[in-house]
Order: sequence, then C-alpha cells, then structure tokens
Amino acid sequence: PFLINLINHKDFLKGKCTTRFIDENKDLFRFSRRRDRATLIMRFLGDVLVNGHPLIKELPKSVCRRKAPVPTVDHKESRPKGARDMLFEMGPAKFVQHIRNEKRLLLTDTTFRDAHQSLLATRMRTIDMLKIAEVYSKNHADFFSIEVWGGATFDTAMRFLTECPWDRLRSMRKLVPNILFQMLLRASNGVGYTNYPDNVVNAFIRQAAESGIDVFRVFDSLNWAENMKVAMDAVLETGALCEAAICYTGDILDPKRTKYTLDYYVKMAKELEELGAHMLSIKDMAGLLKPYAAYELVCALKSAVNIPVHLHTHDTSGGQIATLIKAAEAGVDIVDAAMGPLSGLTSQPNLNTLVEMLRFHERSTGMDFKALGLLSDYWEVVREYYAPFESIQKACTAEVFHHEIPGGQFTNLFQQAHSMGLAHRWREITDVYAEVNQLFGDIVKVTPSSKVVGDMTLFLVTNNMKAKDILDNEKDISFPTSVVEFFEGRLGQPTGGFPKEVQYKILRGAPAYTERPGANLPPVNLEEVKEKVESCIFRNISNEELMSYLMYPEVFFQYAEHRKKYDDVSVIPTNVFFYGMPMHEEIYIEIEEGKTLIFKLVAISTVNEEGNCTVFFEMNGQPREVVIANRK
Ligand code: BTN
Ligand code: 3PY
Ligand code: ZN
Repeated sequence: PFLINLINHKDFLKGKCTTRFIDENKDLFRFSRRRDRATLIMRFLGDVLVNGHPLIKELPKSVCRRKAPVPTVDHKESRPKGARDMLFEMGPAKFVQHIRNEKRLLLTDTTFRDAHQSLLATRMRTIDMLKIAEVYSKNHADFFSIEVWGGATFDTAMRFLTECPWDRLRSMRKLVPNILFQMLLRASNGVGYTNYPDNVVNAFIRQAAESGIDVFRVFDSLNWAENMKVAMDAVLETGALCEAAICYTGDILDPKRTKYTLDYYVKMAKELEELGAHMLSIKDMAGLLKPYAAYELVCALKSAVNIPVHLHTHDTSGGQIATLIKAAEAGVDIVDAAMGPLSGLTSQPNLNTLVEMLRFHERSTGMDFKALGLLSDYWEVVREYYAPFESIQKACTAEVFHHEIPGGQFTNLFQQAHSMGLAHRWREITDVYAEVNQLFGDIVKVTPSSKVVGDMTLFLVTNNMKAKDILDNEKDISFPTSVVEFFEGRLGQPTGGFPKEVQYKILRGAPAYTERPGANLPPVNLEEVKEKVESCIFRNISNEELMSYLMYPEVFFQYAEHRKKYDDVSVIPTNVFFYGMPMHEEIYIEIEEGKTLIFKLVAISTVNEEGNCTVFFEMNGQPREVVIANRK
C-alpha cells in the first residue's frame, strides 16, 4: 500500500520529488482500506480485460451492455405488510393455519434460485438479484415467498462466481424484510453432495436462519424420512418454517408402477407431519407429475394432513402449467413458478401466465398483471448477461416421462454429453439413464442420488456398455465413486432397500451401512476447525465462512484466495465481470453502501518482453494503471 500511495501521489507523478519527499508527505502512510479495495478490484478488471474471465471460453456475438430496467418504487412509501410480517405476528402454528384458510392461490417466485439453476447453470450473480430486490419488497409483497438460496447456488456462488453466498443472503434480507425467504436444503446433505455429521447440519441450519432464511424446504434424495429428522428438528428449533418435501417420482396413474403409489406418498406425508413439519411440499424435481395425477395427489394429501401443501415442478415437458392449475383446483395452497423470462423448459412454469390463467377464477392470485410485466422486463435483460451459460436444449420434451431426469440435472447432463462428444448419442444416454435407474431399484432421483445415476450412465455410454453389463461377472468394472458410495449406504437407504445382486457386484461383497449415515459420522469440533482454517488463510473467519468451509473445504480455500487477491468482486456489474469493460465508457461500481467508484478504461498495452500488459484506467477521474501477466 505504501508503494501504491507513492506512485499515485500527485506530486510524485509530476516528478516533483526530492530525497525528503517521503518525510514531508505523511499522507503516504495513510492507507485507506477503500483505496485498497479499489486497487484490488481494478486488478480484477484488468485481469478480465487481458486474460478473459475463466468461465467464458468464447465471447458472445454481441455482449449485452444494456442496463436491465428497474421498475420505479416509491422510496418514501413504507413497505406493504408481507407474509414475513405475518409470520412474526402470528408465529408459525397460527401462520400456517392462516395460509390454509387463504382462498387465493399463493405463489413462490423461484427466479432467484431454481430458475437460473435450471436454465443458466446456476450462474446468476448477487448484484443482479440485489438490483431488483427493493422492487419485490415494495411492489410485490403479495408473494408467499421468494426462493433465494440453497440447492446448487451455494456451491456455484463460491466456486464459479467467487462470491460469498452468505453475503448474498444478508444483503437480500436487508432490502426485503417483508417477504418470506425460502431455501432448498438437502437434509443431511446440507447444500452439498454427501451426508454431513449431525452437528454440522445443525450448525449450518442455525446460521442460515440467523442470516435470513424463513422457510426451509427440506428433502432427502431417497425420500427417507428418518434421514430428514435431524435437519427438520434443527429447523424447528430456530423458529423458522419447516417445509418438509416429498420427492415425486414415477406416475401414480400408472397401474404397472407399484413402488411409488398414492398410498406411498400419503404415508410419507403423514410421517413428515408427525415429525413436526409446518408445511408439506410436493417436490416434483423432474416434472413428472401430470395434471390428473396432481389432482388426485393434492386431494389425498389435503385430506391426510392438516398443514398447507406447496407444489414445486419443472416444465421440462411443457405441460406443467396444467398441473399447477389442476393442483389449484384440488386445493393446493401454494405453488412455485418463475418469472416469464426465466421460466419454461427445465425451469418452473411461467408465473405471469399462471396468474392470468387463474384470473376471474375463485383461486385467482389477484396479482397485478402490469407490475409483473415490469419485473419481467428486468429479468429479460438480466438473462442476456448470461448468454454463454444458456442450455443448448431448445424445446420441451415428453421424453422426460421416460428418462425421469430432474430439471437441474437435465441441462447439466445434456451439456456434459455434448462436451464429451456424445451429443449424437443423447437418446442412448437417456435410455441408459432409465435402465440404470431400474437396475438400481427404481430410486428417487434428485441431488445427490440423481448424480449417482448420471455418473453411472455416462460411464456406461463412454465405455459402450449397457446397464445390464454391470452384472456381467466377466467384466471387472471400476465404478464411479458416487456409485460405490451410494451402494455403501452413504446417502441412506432407498425405498425397498438396495437390489442385492447389484450391490454385491459393486461393493465386491464388502458390507454396507444400513443405519442413517449421520449416525456413523463423528461430530466435528467446530472451534478446532475454525482455528485450523484461520491459520491456513491468515485471517479470522466468521461463523458463516466456517459453514462454507465445512460444506466445501477446497472450494472455500480457493474462494478465500481469490477474495484476498481481488477483494469482493460481487459488486462488479455482470457484463463487466464476465466480458470486461468497454473502452472509454464510465462504469459505476458501488464498493459499499454510498461509496461508488467510477472506472473508465483508457488503453491496454501490447504484451511486453516479460509477458505483461499494462491496463490504463481512470478511476474517479485520476489516471491509474495495473500491470497484468498475460496468461493466454
Ligand atoms: C442436479 O444435478 O440434480 C442439480 C444441479 C447441480 C448443479 C451443479 S453445481 C456444481 C456443478 N457445476 C455446474 O455448473 N452445475 C453442477
Ligand atoms: C438441488 O438440490 O439443487 C435441486 O434443485 C434438487 O431438485
Ligand atoms: Zn426444482
């Protein structure tokens, strides 16, 4: 910092310095933290200009530089009362009864989480969420909730976007104090891909509630209620709403499918209510719940339990708005939908359309058409910033009823297949996926159990094998780790148990766990781990960061290093973050509340002999430059 102050000093720059320069200029020793942050962020801007952003392999044909239009809000007007205010007034028990008595169909907006997870590889950045947050709070307090957190977003925020998922949550919370914030929690798998020790799951949930989550949608990837208990108890203890999920698979209307029947779901619903759930969720992660099945299921659940029912589906088949409508007819309390521009395909059905379809019906949401349209205008432009992450999938497909691939995994697997040069074998891949599922005992497929089936599938297809080859004793197969761990019982016990023959082959006769995985994981000494992490990265960490480390140790270290090098890059506008600054244009970056830096890119030098480029900026009108190693 001293050198930076020196080389940027106005007199030093003009060459007005003597040997007494340092002694005479005490301001050289004033290191403003703000200046430091500015310098680090400028280094990041320079790096993207010289080397490109590591996530962007190829610049889009035209980079969207348009500002997403933010609808106007009345800053002086106080916020309307929302569901969160009501929850605080009434407490969970009364509040959910109030929800049950509500005639309107209530909505959850998934745009901030599942929609971009399913359509844009989970790449949406915090800044694009914060810019619209106040509008939700002021103009859209009639949402039941907005899903803002959890699922894959926790991992991707740190891993790919190099931003802190907790900062996202807290910043959103500040701007939206009146609407419920919902998250997706993979029960004992937290927001990761494997079971964590009970005390980690507990600590994570406590912190999430403290940082701003009101509704925890808890699911187990094998629908094993016993494995949901730890997470559910922890949620209940925080005073937040515990929404326990039943993952929907198969087809209750198909008489030939006898595993996941209406009775199966009703039984599980009762079990979850018994465990203390405030609400029940039907989590149709693949979009398999057909309209008439939804009608039957919702009717059955509504009469089996005394808590509200919340329906979540994915529009992979293109038919799921009909499912939402039949569910509304059957008395479902709340449904999930995504704002028009981020809806459809593997995302949720179109929220704006749903609202209109129900208008003048007794379950009408009563939401304002025009105001929702203005929100859509915002999201439409935001989506363009993420063009490189768009899925190549173009149309809805009825094939999903055959392969049952969840929405979040579909685009991912499709992409993976393409990058492995297997695009032309997509149909085969989906067939093998379905075969693997059957061979594994027809399991519930959702993160992380869906990954097990996906990994096995890609392994088989790349090795030109079929699912039945797994049982071929002539073949010595080195199975993917996720597959081995699944059969070891590390994700828990699937409904009906493991198919014995397959399990024997995969484990080579080794024994497997039959208890809840968490029961065998020793508790983590949180204090000790915190100290260890702090000594590794040479700074103190918050409890939130400790939770990030516990979920993803490697990813957290990488993120911490990036943060040390470039500070908090989440404040950089998305098109600048991914594609670099345009020449000679002023870019505003608010590094903290009320402190905005104005950057202008002036020039980029050619590469010198040492392999460096100099990037020349103006920052708040002052010339600044950074030297960046060219790594291209
Ligand atoms: C699923 O597979 O069922 C849900 C989607 C998971 C997305 C993960 S997050 C880490 C990895 N990288 C990506 O870009 N997507 C996957
Ligand atoms: C997740 O766990 O991320 C999901 O969205 C599962 O559907
Ligand atoms: Zn989903």
